[in-house]
Amino acid sequence: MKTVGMYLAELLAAYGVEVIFGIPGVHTVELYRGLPNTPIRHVTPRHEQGAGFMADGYARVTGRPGVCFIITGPGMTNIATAMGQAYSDSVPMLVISSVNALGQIGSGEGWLHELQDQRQLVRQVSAFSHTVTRPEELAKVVARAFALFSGARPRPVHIELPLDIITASAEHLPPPTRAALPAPPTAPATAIREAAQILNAAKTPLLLLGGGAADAEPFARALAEKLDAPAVMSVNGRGLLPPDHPLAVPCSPSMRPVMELIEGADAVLAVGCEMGPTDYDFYETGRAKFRGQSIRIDIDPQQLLRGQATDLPIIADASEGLAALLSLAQERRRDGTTRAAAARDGVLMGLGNTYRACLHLMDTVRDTLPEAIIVGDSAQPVYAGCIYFASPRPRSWFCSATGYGTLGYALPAAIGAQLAAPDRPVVCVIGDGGLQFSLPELGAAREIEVPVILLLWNNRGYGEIKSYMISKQIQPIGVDIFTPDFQLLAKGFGCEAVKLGDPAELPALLRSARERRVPTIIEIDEENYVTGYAG
Ligand SMILES: Cc1ncc(C[n+]2csc(CCOP(=O)(O)OP(=O)(O)O)c2C)c(N)n1
Ligand SMILES: [Mg+2]
Repeated sequence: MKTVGMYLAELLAAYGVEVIFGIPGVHTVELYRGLPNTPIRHVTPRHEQGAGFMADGYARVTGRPGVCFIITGPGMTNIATAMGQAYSDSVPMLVISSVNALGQIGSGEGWLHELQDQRQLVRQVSAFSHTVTRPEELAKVVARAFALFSGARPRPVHIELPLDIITASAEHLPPPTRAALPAPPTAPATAIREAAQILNAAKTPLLLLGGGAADAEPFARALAEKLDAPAVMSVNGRGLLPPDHPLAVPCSPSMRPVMELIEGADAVLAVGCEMGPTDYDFYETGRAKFRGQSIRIDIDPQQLLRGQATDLPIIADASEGLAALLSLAQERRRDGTTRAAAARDGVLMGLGNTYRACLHLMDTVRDTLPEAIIVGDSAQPVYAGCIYFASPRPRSWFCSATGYGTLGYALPAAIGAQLAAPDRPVVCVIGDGGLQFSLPELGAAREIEVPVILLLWNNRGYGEIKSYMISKQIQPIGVDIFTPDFQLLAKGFGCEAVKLGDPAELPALLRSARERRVPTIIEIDEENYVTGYAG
């Protein structure tokens, strides 16, 4: 008999799902019965938070949802943090979990893995959460999830299947097929005309590009060029204009020179850009004010009304909106390249020694491995990257230092990224503190021979928090943590590990790590790098 669990595996395959991240338990084994009959690969992390971060990394590289199979109760509480990070960064993720049998849910009787109300927990970190109470519902709710991933602001979706539904018969259901999904919204022609008028009439137009525009690369670039408008890219929008582009401003809008650029614009067009405080006001000094007219294009109507008031809010998919605008924009020379260069130079000049060294590290990775995907945690080089790392292309540089800001993200997310792009180098930039959150995922990476390269920035503790405590005149407590021997640990996991001596040797170490089939940790002593790099 074909069960609902087996039907689900076929249904996910019909939607093109390639990989599922999960740790099987007695509650979910019936989800696995049908998997061998599909082309779907299964990857086992060492903790459900790792499953969620792997799914996140996979989704950020492909633009398609990362999918997880998770057990009721502890599995779901474990993955909730990763769902929070994905929710915060608008990353598509499909979390399929079990839940106790109908009639047992929330009974308080103490069934295995029982939670009072699992959906109530997940509601905070998902676009929606649904309990399948009849086999007939399953195809519909999966279709709803995929409609959201491709036609709306993508965020995690949770679908839970009661134990008795997973094993129920699916013999009577129609063959599992991908539903017809709606195309993303296009902008009304009148709004686009109005936006084009504003931009064409502007003397100092400016583009603000966020992660929502990640798939609109050719249109974003062409519009910037046509208008001669600098393009400020938030962390998730980096790479929309390449590093050497004269209009590119791959710099944090929290930095004073970028704020001045924004305030000097007589027309601002923001596309797929949350304009959240961790990008636009990281130091909480008050963000740049729009002085001229402002237009926003976003797929999420509510987002258009958050933050600063906008003269012209337009609901549209970023590519659709930009393509429509491009056809009406008039080619004109302005002083865009001068304004962009002033902002970039100003940001660079304002960087202290440590951040300059950190940026040198990031740039060395890019210049040595130009195809690399760089996945950052929440450590010094990553903060420097948020401020000014010029990624060569979109979906190739992301981190957990903004938004939800979860420590321990980067290793599992890098594993997911490597599964999404097996032929590209994937470099994980992580601190000694962050790595200790998710170190066992080295075992998962070794098992599936995913050759992620870890750049371990070792300053023997929670450096950022220590300096923050000192700046607030608080005696540093809880930040000078015991530092294990990462070289030995890596070898224990069957991975390679080397220590960087002279910073000039980094390119050679990166290239040899690239040759391996297993992960390599390149351990970098902070002080050694900051004092020894040739900047
Ligand atoms: C889950 C979680 N817990 C705590 C924090 C607070 N936090 C932010 S950065 C940081 C220190 C990170 O240390 P490390 O990874 O070694 O980087 P460093 O600052 O030393 O470069 C801490 C504890 C967090 N962001 N996320
Ligand atoms: Mg540290």
